[in-house]
Amino acid sequence: MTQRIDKSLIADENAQLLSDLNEDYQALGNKLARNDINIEDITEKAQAFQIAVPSWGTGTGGTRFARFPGEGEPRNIWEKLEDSAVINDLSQCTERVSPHFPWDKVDDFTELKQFSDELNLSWDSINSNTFQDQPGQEHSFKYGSLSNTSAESRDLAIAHNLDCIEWGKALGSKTLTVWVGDGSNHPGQQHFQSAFERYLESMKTIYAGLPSDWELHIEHKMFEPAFYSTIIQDWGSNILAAMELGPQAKSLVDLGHHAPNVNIEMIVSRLIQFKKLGGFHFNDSKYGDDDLDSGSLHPYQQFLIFNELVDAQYRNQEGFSPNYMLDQSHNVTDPIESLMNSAASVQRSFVSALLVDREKLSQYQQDNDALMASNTLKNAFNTDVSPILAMARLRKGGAIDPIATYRKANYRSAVAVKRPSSGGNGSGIV
Ligand code: AOS
Ligand code: ZN
Ligand code: ZN
Repeated sequence: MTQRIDKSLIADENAQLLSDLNEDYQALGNKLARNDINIEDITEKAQAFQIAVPSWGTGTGGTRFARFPGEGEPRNIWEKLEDSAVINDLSQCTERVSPHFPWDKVDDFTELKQFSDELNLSWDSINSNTFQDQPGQEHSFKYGSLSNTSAESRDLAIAHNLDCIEWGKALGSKTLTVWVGDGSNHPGQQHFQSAFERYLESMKTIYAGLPSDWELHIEHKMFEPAFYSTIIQDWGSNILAAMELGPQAKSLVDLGHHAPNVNIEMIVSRLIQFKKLGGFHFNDSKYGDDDLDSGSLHPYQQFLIFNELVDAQYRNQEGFSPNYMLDQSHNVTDPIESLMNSAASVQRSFVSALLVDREKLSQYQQDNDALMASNTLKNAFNTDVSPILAMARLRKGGAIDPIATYRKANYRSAVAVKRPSSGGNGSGIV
């Protein structure tokens, strides 16, 4: 296995922070012990936590107005993998990468798989793309893909998804995520029911091509690129489609794809109850699909989502094994730094949710003690679990302080020499 960030540099940086960390860890351990929590049990679970990095997240994002790429950003899937390896070297919780086709251009999947093996990375869900036309494409997706009124466009979209499954098999993936931009911009433009029927027919063909140990994840989104109606606009349409398709079809929750103020943790609970929670795209937002860094704005919401997830684990809920992934657009930060920060932020929500006293919470719920139930959650949320996160990284060979160590390594300026700028014009919408 090759490390992108030198192990001795990580060790040197860690050495400077070690005694403070030990002290903080000890203090937190004592505090948790007063509540009958063994800090070692929590750290072990933190070490096992994994969240996938999206291949497209390693490049600088942008808007339809402009994109301002940083120096040395990756120009292809190989370089995206190198950056992902850096993230995992330091964070030690991002072993998987989620590719996006055909944005990630691959000629030889065997070679790519060998490279990812060398970097100790594996492949998460495959993302198909039928929301834009590729150069020379014979039938357009301008009026939709899987729900297009034209059978030729639908067939093209189906064929691309079936290709994605084949490519995924070569990489060892077990999931296909389908997000489509299909919808309408004008009232009356589309017959809602017919369009949904066409979508379901297309999805049935894709589902039929799914290996028996794969899952098909459907991602809903309220708006954009269609601004009046979207084919899978919310979790309602999503779960209906997933139920119609069968047990291997599940719903994927991207945090930014809901109307403002929607109770996402409750959606998560419903999906868990009906064995339909496939996975997540974590990010944060103030207005819509802003794709801001996870937990940067609504850390309590992220915690409440993990409260549902940890509760499902605690109850050994049948059929529960969602995929966790980041889906963010980094417009003003170094994507590697944002992804490391965000992975740790999601891991923090998970770890904090482990601290919830579930027996007490259940009793307060039973007694209708709203205040104490709420305080039980808040006590866990307000506990600073940073020492656990740092210790989990340290024990796995990662960095106590990933951002500082990354900056010390000068990785970005080193790769900038090998990767000339990809230019500042044009859209980098993700
Ligand atoms: C689009 O808004 C979605 O979040 C999808 O997950 C999409 O495939 C991804 O953002 C890449 O464009
Ligand atoms: Zn997404
Ligand atoms: Zn999105």
